[in-house]
Amino acid sequence: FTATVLGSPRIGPHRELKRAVESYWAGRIDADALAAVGRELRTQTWAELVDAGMDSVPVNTFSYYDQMLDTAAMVGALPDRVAGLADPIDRYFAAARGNAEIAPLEMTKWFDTNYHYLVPEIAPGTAFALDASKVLGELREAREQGVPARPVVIGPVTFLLLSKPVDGSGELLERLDDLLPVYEDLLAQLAGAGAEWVQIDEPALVADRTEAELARTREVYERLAALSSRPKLFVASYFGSLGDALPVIASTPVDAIGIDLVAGTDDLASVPALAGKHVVAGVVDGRNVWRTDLDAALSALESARAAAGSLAVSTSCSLLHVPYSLEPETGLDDALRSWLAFGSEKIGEVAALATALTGDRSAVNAQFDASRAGRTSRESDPRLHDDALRDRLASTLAEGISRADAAERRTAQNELLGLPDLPTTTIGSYPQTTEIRVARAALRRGEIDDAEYVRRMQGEIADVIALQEKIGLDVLVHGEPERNDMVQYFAEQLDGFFATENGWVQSYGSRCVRPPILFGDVVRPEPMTVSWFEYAQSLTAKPVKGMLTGPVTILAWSFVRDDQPLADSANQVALAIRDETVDLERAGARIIQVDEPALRELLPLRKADQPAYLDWSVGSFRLATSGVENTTQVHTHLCYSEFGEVIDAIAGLDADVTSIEAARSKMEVLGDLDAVGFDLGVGPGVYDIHSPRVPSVDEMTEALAAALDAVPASRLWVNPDCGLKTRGIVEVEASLRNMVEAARAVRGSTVDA
Ligand code: THG
Ligand code: ZN
Repeated sequence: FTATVLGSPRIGPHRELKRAVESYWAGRIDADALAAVGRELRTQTWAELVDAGMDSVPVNTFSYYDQMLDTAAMVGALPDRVAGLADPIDRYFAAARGNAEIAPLEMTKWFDTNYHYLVPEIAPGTAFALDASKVLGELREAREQGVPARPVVIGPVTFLLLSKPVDGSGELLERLDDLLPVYEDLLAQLAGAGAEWVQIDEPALVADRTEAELARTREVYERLAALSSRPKLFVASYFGSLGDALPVIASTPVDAIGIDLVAGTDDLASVPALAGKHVVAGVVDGRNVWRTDLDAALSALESARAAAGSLAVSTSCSLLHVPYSLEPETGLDDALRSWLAFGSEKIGEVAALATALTGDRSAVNAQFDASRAGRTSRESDPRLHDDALRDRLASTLAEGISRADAAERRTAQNELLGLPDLPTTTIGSYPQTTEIRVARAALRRGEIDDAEYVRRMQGEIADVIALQEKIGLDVLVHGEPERNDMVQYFAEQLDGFFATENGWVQSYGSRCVRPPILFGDVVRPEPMTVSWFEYAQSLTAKPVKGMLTGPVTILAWSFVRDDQPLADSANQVALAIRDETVDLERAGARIIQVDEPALRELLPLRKADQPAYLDWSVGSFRLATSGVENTTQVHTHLCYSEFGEVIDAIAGLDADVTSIEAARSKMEVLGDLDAVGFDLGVGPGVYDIHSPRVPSVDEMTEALAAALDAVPASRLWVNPDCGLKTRGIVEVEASLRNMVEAARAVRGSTVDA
């Protein structure tokens, strides 16, 4: 084949699958109706690819929830706890979402993207067994429609490396001997069902891999390639360079190798074995939204062709990670539109490149001209280069981004704030009520004006402040009713960002996000949060926290510029946040929280790239938070408990108080922090907000006692482990009352009447 993509989005151009799946869960539609929506979406997806000229079309990239879960189901590795459910679709969704009795699989990030997959659990007793019904069904369906279908499955190496050993399982690659017969059986069945090619995804090979892992990988592909009845094998990698894994895969008898030429830097000419392979060259970026420089891509393809036996043009990864199409975006100006390519437009780029590569360059002159025009327009647009901003950024950085000594700050802040030991607070958001959603929708439809919207949000804020006063919390928040999303809210107010109308991308399961597009230099035209803060603080004598999102998280959850280092974009966002902290301080905020839940998410896959990332990411946080006086207490919140490689960076943030998830890890994280000499304030979450259960006073008293083994009372804060946006108000009030009582019990004071 000569033109393809590695995979397609599946949520539906207007989130049809999200609606269908959620309706099915709610019992409003039955399994047949759900299946019909899936079938219709697949048909549309394949037709678009065929019509655009793809001569090999990925199938089985559809999913009702997640491709790792699909793979677990395919190889018979759903957890035992769902086995009692009779219907396979019930077992599937129970593994994904749990139910009253069954805990779901854990979810974690898919490499360094914003997609989250379900982590299969492999126990010593997991008996792998093939259930090829889904992939065979989609293959048959596609072939019936005349689609040149190429089934896609996750490869055995990636599947095991990304799974979680449970119940005493050891190193999971040891299970390859049990798993490979399942893949052998699968390949035979796919061949029998008429598949000419199969795509086996092995993205785990773009992270650092040991010699032993590479040796096992070689064995796997030698063995699969040796099968007498099999489709041609296309091993796909994406999200980076294959590095040492490239000669390993190339030396096996597989037929095709997919290489990410956007995120990766593999030198194909240095791998002689590639001369015998079909190379699937990922030159169209599958995970960012910029229009491809077709001239540059064509010359990359020509070099690749010189190193390969034969060549196909492709995307760098599945199009799962970008929105479907630019077409519904009515708010784009012509310039911005000419710089962008979403899913549909990227398919067109692959087709144009494939045509140009086969020599019929004149047939695609118009596409090449448009690509060049977009590039020229982008390079010359004044919004990409604001000299005043860049000068101010340089001079702020030159002045330094360190605050005074932490102990000195602590003294100044204690004097100003006069808080008790073990102060109680919450992370920031309160439940998103129906009234909030109704008001937001009414504003969008023009049914209410801005003044009425503000009035309604102030009503919500007043309720949340009154509730916190009643519960007896020490440091209050305004509850964030005005924020649809902690990144989009800021992106909508900053110059240099574009917020799409319909640019939905699947985040996990039926959940989607609309990542803003950072296209230009970042300027804050006016304060973004100050009036909400002022209103909240006017209602109480207790300190209300100013609440902001940090620069790394804003970038992590946006589509970012590819024309300058991420570090430069981070500093521009940081300067805007810094200006906001200064305005909040001026408006009377004594505590300002800058959340960085995504600090760990952007960590590069390769160890060698991590120090540079940690350096600029920590630097941008310090730039954002070092503009305030010593008396102003800076908080941050991080949404995970196992810091691993980022533990030093957490200390490097130099936030006066850091709240973290700890309830589920039994406070172990405090020991990890201690080990790197962390001596700032810390609020280990004393209960897990991811469950509706109301925690008892006793269990939180115990958690605090455990925390006090690792942290002195003078540095310990008391808070839940994350924001309360997704919880119900009744359980929130009950849980926080118990939390405040636990804190008071531990302080040794009696509960106030
Ligand atoms: N904001 C953004 N990105 C994120 C998160 C976020 N990425 C990581 C993590 N948090 C993902 N978690 C979620 C949780 C809930 C939803 C999406 C991602 C969600 N989305 C709504 C839905 O699909 O119905 C749509 C929200 C909307 O209408 O704007 O519930 O917090 N940027
Ligand atoms: Zn959190």
